[in-house]
Amino acid sequence: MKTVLRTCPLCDSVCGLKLTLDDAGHVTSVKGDPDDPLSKGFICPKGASLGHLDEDPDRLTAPLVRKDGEWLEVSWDEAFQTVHEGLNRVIDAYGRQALAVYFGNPTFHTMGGILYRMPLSMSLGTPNVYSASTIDQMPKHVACGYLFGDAFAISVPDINRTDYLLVLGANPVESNGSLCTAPNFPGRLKALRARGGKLVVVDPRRTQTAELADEHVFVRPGTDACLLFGIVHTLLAENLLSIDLEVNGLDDLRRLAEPFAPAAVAAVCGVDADTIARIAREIAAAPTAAVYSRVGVTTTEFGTITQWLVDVINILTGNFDRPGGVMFTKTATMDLGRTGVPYQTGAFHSRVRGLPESLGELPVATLADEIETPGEGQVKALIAVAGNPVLSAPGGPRIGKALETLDFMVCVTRFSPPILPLRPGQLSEPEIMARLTMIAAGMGPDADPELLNEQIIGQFVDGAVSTPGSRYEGMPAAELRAALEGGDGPERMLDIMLRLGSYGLTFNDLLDNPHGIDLGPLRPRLSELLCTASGKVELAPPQLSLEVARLCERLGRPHAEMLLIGRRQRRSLNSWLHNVTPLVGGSNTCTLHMNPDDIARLGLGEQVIVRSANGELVVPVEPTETIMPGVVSLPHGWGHAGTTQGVAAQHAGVNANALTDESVIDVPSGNAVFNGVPVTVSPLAA
Ligand SMILES: Nc1nc2c(c(=O)[nH]1)N[C@H]1C(S)=C(S)[C@@H](COP(=O)(O)OP(=O)(O)OC[C@H]3O[C@@H](n4cnc5c(=O)[nH]c(N)nc54)[C@H](O)[C@@H]3O)O[C@H]1N2
Ligand SMILES: Nc1nc2c(c(=O)[nH]1)N[C@H]1C(S)=C(S)[C@@H](COP(=O)(O)OP(=O)(O)OC[C@H]3O[C@@H](n4cnc5c(=O)[nH]c(N)nc54)[C@H](O)[C@@H]3O)O[C@H]1N2
Ligand code: SF4
Ligand SMILES: [Mo]
Repeated sequence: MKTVLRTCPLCDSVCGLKLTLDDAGHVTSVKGDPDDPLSKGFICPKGASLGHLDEDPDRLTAPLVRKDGEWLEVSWDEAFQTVHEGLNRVIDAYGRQALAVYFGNPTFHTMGGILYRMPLSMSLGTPNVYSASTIDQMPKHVACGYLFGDAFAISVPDINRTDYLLVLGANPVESNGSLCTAPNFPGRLKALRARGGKLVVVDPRRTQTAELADEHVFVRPGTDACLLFGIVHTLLAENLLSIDLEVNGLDDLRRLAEPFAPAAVAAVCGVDADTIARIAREIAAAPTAAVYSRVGVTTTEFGTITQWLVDVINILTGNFDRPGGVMFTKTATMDLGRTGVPYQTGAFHSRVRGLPESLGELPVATLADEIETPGEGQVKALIAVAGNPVLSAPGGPRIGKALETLDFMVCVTRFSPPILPLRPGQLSEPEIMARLTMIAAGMGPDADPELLNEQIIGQFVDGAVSTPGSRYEGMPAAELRAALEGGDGPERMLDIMLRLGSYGLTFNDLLDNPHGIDLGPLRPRLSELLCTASGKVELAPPQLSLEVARLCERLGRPHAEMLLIGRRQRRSLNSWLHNVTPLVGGSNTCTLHMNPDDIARLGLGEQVIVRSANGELVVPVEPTETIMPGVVSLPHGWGHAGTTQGVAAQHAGVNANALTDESVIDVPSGNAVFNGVPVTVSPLAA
């Protein structure tokens, strides 16, 4: 028996875990680590199931290669040889633009993903880089990029200290929060109320987060930008401002907000004008307040301006970059995303639809176009790392068909808890990623990953000793290299990234503190991040004025009779964990939530047909008063029919992204639209 302390890799909460293993290496229990300074013993059902995930009998333990339509288990050497030949065949015939790469959500949660994303994309030498960012949070990056000049200047609500929290389009009680690392989110929300604070939730569903709140407001999907503009309008009209930052564009903001008086937006949002004006006054009057919004609004047609308005409200009311409002975290490793030049999109554009790149990536919503459309630069080979776009991306089934036409495709989909030794013949994910990177760079299938690791470490070290003001400025590079801690390459990479971070930590500091290190409370730091050309916060970025005009048009447009939104379920994680038996069943079912009034009005039975512009599905309907009339909700990540994951295939459900439409995007960011999709619902004929 042994007990080890680790971090849960599944979601943004990064809970500290205490795992017990028996002598044979089986995980016998997973509990929250009570001494973790952040999660303090919290754990959710997903973290508790990690042992089952490790022992899943359907888990891949060796590489598979498809030969003449059949999947065959092969050695790693043969696998890398196949990748080498497959990629080079495409490069020789069509050039490097014909290569594409897709990084899924777990690449943000593993060492292999984080350390090798950049090296792999760069060595592929293609503009076709895609990731889960454009089916998730890209609107937030774009909005912050325009406001502050830095697309990574994303603030988090100071939930432990705030007096008033307005949550839109997030359900942290079930999702555990996102872009806001706060393990035990429910406990923190209860504490907010216990100290006399107020929690207001805006959501077309009365979620478990809404159940905890003082007030829940139903909003028509996709209209939060109008609602937030109504709040901004009120703050400006009633002069409820306490701006304490240097800002540009207040007059422009006034002009942009002009058409969005609460009375003008009320009908569109389905929220009455008095409620909108009252929330504005409450935020302004609260000693401290924070507006927080996530996936429910980033993945709508007006995702970017919604995210912009969230921060505009925080800024106008004096709640930006201050305790109790929204604040910036300060990472332990160096800020890899910071460029020091004002952010902009469009350094290059996608070939078929001409969509601008953001942060060096193209929108996943156009991946199928790039694979299907003939011509120079057509994508012919794809490397997919820890992603499942057929289930997770808009218009997923079309991507599925497009993938079948590729000349070559590699998937890296594996999960290896480092507490257990690798099984004979198994490779670590950093090693797999390093070897793929070297193949893409033309170094062949047998190159030693340590060569690449040393090269990457060398670049960090050279930067460290030559950058003015760096902690290691002037130190001989060899001396710094020799001082690096950690066993293998990835650990030494982590060490140098920690050394170059704000706290000057090292790898051994992490080893010495297995419960984690408390880096202290959040402190104001906008001045360190701000990098607009004007040196001020750009309250009314000119890049967004066209979007505001588009939103104005929306005010006059009639809304569809029925709108589809998604929902996350406590015991699943996007398209995976569906094969873990203890997580299956109960409330985890792939049903269409629908208001009983709508069911009666449309004369629906137990099974219904949902149709959108893009596709149709047959699903069981689940009547519930918790959803707003005129809105239906289907969870995503389902649709496992025909997979080799036995348990998941038995409870297959349907792919919600057969209904979402990849031709509709949030224009500034290219982000996918999953919420507010017009649909019709009709009875399934007997
Ligand atoms: N309709 C609708 N669609 C959505 C959303 C929605 O709200 N509604 N949400 C969107 C969001 S926010 C996201 S982030 C995306 C997620 O979309 P993706 O990132 O494309 O998909 P996931 O379902 O997270 O699939 C992750 C895959 O990685 C594998 N994996 C797990 N751990 C590891 C590992 O350590 N290494 C490797 N190599 N593989 C691993 C899993 O087995 C799984 O197959 O889905 C999006 N899709
Ligand atoms: N259990 C579980 N946890 C997860 C995940 C999971 O799949 N399962 N996925 C992880 C990932 S990748 C992410 S990005 C995070 C996301 O975490 P959250 O952002 O909290 O995502 P959701 O739980 O989908 O909550 C989105 C909410 O938005 C609402 N909504 C839909 N459309 C609209 C709209 O137009 N306006 C408003 N105001 N609300 C709307 C939905 O009803 C839903 O309650 O969760 C992470 N954690
Ligand atoms: S909330 Fe659950 S899944 Fe997320 S890090 Fe904590 S234990 Fe893991
Ligand atoms: Mo996500």
